[in-house]
Amino acid sequence: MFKNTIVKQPGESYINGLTTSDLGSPILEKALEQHEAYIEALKTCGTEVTILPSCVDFPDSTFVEDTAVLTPNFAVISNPGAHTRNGEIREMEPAIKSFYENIYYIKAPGTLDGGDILQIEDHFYIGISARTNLEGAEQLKQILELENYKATIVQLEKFFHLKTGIAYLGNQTIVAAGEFIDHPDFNSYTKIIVPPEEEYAANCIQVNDYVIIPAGYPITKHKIKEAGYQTIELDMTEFRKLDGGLSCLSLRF
Ligand code: CIR
Repeated sequence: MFKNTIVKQPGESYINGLTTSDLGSPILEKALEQHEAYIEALKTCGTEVTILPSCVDFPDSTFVEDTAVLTPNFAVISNPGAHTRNGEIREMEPAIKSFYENIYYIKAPGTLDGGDILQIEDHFYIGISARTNLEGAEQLKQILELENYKATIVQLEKFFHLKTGIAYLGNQTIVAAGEFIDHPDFNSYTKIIVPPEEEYAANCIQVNDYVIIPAGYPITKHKIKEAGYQTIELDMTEFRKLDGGLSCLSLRF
């Protein structure tokens, strides 16, 4: 059960954020509307939403997920792999300190983005990506094992972040796309398979009684509903333009 969520509003500089996509520049006004709807959805799911003000110095800082890994008893402040994003952790730290006493830190030369971390019950999967390096992954693995969680390091092939291509919905059920469909580390789970043309929909989030999914991916939506989940659909076009998905926009704990 998630009681709390933390989000951060997109700022004026959001349109200058990092991207690998060729979907064009985001429209700030639309991004703000979509962010508002995202907050409403998190409230519908029953979470108390902490809304942090935007910060013009960090165009990508609305993607708060990358700054931390949160569990019921402790927090890990990450060390984001993109240098234009690294300072976001200093902005996030006070908010995390208001909820947690037990805080660990990923330290250089280790880098780690929260988007590379997937929790499935008491088992964490840590993706090695362009943003998370082996040193960062090993530091997190050590912390998690010290706290009695299991941890597996997964080398990414194509996806940007681990959770760009995989989500956990509870009940041992995952949503998987691309390289994760037949990945040996995830073979023991029940799978909802996302077809290639709907790959973006693999980044969905289960929040209490709902699964929040991006709007416009009917096949995946149908499969998730058929598996027995209640869905909330959100327009994500302006976040997709900067490689962002539903999980990236919040910390859930
Ligand atoms: C970035 O390149 O860092 C942002 N434009 C997108 C971050 C997406 N975050 C995530 O998948 N957790």
